[in-house]
Amino acid sequence: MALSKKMESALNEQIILEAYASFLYLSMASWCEQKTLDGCAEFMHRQSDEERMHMLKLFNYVNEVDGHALTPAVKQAPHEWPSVQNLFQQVFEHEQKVTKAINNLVDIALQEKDHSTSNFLQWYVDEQREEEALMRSILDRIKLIGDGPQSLYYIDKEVRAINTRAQQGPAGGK
Ligand code: OFO
Repeated sequence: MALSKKMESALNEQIILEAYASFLYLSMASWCEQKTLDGCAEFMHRQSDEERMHMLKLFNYVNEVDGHALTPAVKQAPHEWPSVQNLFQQVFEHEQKVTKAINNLVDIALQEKDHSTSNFLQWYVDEQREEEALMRSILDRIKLIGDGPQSLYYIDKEVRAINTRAQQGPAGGK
């Protein structure tokens, strides 16, 4: 079944969102490097690469089903955050926004009776659940560590450990 115009344009919108996420996280990696938060920088680089993979997966799907995948115009991501705590809060909120967008895409696929796209999107539904859980667990750790004098050291150490686990575990092998 060919992709409807409505579905095609909604998937192209999602390509823009995933590309933005990739650049947003790359910008965050750069900010972390400036602050010598190397564990956080590694984490954000890996997230950035994952988002590029999410974008390409959509891109390839659109062309596979005879649509036209469009290279996105990406708006400028911010370069500064008031704190590493705020940075991770922003990541969590961005992932919540992406989850809403994915759910909306599934709704469109169902309205269009496009079962192939609905099926394809289930991978993203699972991915978003995992991503939100991961970000929530980082925010919980950050809260536990608090903002004492050595908190940045411990946050960075913790995020590095979470990143290593994400690389090795089932959620990291995506
Ligand atoms: Fe692709 O938005 Fe996060 O995972």
